[in-house]
Amino acid sequence: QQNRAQSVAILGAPFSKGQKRGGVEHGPKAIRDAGLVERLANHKNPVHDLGDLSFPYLEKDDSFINVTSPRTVGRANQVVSEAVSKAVEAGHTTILLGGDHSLAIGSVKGHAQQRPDLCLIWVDAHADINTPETSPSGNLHGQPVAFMLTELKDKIPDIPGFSWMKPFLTAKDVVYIGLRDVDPGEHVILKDLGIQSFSMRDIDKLGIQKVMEVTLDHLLARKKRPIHLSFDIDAFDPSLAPATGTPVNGGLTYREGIYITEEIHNTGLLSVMDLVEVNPMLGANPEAVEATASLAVDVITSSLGQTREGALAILQ
Ligand code: 5AB
Ligand code: MN
Ligand code: MN
Ligand code: MN
Repeated sequence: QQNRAQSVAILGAPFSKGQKRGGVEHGPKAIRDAGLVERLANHKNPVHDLGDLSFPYLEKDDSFINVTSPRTVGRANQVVSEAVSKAVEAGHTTILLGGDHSLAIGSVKGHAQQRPDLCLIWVDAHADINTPETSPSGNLHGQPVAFMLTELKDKIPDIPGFSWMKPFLTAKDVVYIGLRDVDPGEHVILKDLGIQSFSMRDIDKLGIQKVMEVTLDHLLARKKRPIHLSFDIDAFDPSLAPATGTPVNGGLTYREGIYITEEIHNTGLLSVMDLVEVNPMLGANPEAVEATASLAVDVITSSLGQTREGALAILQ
């Protein structure tokens, strides 16, 4: 059982090779510049900014089948995995700042090394469960969940850079929230594996309160266990989070997004969180970039107990 009153570790992952657009490697700096550490100054427990990870540069990294930059992404995720595992082992609630969403492979894997019973909440416009075969883009940021699931083991070939990675999670341990751009192959996988998922349509229909109730019930009713929250900023509507690589209309409102993180905080079980896909090079203007980064800060502080009632739940 996780201790509510844990210290917090922040890890920057300036990495972009899980997709083809430049700029998302500057996400950690943009989120820090938006005041992340300052905004956590009231936190009851120590907040350690562990700085940015550094990733090996590989001169030659040919595509494998259609998968782009496999060795670079694989090695970077090995670094992430070790860093997250160490931070969790040291007793920190760990926040990984991306970077693109391929980083979740290492983040969730490193988390699982310490907490094999974890469950995963994936908040995203996209399901990120393409296999190399179904991927329309070859980008690994659209595939991380497929690498994690034991049920998809036979669908993931031996990709250079990933020999350290073995699947470690089952489909019933995952819930999606915010989906609205799912590829045909992903749709089949979600159906076949019976993964619990809430699209934007489901949120329209049920309301975010019910969605969170069913999500937490699905994952935690039988047994309390650590939560890994993987939050892609593109889950929000592009009017709120414009500075991101693959925006999709019709996303979460501010209040829906913050309600999700408040409910997760209230479980007392948040153990690791990824905040990914903030790309400060893609805003139309500096205001758009600042709005996106500042939203990312709100999502993180809310996950850590900042409330809309004014008090920090962590101070209780
Ligand atoms: B993100 C797409 N499904 O596989 C693909 O931003 C987009 O981490 C993936 O959710 C988007 O390339 C990845 C078309
Ligand atoms: Mn996405
Ligand atoms: Mn994503
Ligand atoms: Mn995206």
